[in-house]
Amino acid sequence: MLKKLSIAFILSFIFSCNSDKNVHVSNKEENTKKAFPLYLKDLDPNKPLSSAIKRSFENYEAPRLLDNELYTNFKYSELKGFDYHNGDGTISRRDPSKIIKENGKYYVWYTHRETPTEPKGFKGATDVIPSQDWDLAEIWYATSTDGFTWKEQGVAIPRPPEPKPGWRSVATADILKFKNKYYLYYQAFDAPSGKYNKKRDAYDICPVAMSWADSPEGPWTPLDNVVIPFGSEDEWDYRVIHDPNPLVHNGKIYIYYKSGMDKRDENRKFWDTWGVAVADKPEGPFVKHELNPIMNSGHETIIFPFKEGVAAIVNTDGIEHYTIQYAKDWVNFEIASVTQLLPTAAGVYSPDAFDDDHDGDGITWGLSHFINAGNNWNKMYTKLGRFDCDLSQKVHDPSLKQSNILLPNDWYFRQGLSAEQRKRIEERNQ
Ligand code: AAL
Repeated sequence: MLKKLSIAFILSFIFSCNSDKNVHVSNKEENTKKAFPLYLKDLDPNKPLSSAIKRSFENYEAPRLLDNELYTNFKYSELKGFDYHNGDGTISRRDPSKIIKENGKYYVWYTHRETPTEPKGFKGATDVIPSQDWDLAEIWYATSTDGFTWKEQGVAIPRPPEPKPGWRSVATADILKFKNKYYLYYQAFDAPSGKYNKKRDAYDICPVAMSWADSPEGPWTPLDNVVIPFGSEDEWDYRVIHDPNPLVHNGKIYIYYKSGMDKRDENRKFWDTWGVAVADKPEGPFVKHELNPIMNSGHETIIFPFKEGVAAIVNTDGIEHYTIQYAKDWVNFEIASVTQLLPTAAGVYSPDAFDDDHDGDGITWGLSHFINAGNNWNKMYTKLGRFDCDLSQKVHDPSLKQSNILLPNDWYFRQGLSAEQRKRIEERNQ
């Protein structure tokens, strides 16, 4: 009954958009047996539907992309103001935080690595040579008046002295503003990332730490304790706590985070899943939600308030990658749309991210990162860029609701067959 009501509601919405056409009235029996109508406004709510068409009405905000506020294309722009040492791999900026606007300026925090060499893997790592692009890093920040040209202000969170959390590296920060104070949550590495730790059967020793300040300019005071600990040995979030993403809901702090479970020995691959931990105060204690993990995909998912719930940009990894998702209750996510060229490790400008007003405006831009920015894995570094989109209740830009981004032909032919795949094909041809 509810489903038919939702279809009827959507049809009435569609009809109201096309009220200039006459509506055919026919008897119920005749109508339900007739073919699916040319115009949606003529569809009988009682007509039996295929699963795909039923899904179009029930699983999504609207059956047409143009009407779906949680569908968008993404446009990208280079940034000005950041130097990358001519791409020699010795400097990297990545994993931008959400963006906030204070004192008429935009602020963003990000992982800043500046090392004598490019990353050399955990076998080549030393006290000064990074194992990974985010090893031996600090959290820096930059400001901008237009979101395109940025002024790097310097370090916000340095690496603390050993054995404090994050002495090896602090990375992948996100910002929270709560009761007029500012909080940065970040991964606090206590070993070179990627270096296998036999005791923990893990490759990353990086729970989440936090520092706070009275101003976005700092100075930042670190809490010496971890705020989101690893799970217990048999729990889904035992190995890592990545990508903390704090928001405010019903007066509480919600921090969404990633972990990797179900490790496959043959290729060290994990199933990237997401959880949420909730606390009354920014310093915790954070209680992990009983339904965790609450997302099944996304490597650096970004989550922001939208209407009464939260929306998520679920970029790479997992069965539901390349989707925009929505959780009306902030916990149970459903796919809202499938899209292309999603930003990686997005840091969104969500003006009301901390307003807790149950009516999130959504977003129209943010920063994301571009790994291997020099197209040379031997000089690996990452750079920041800007994306623009229409995931906002306040904007309706049809040019950002196109159904397909036509990619240049050579992008396809660059995904060529391996020698092994060609060999298999040739054998099949015998
Ligand atoms: C990022 C994030 C986390 C990981 C590494 C640095 O994209 O998922 O921060 O630890 O990669």
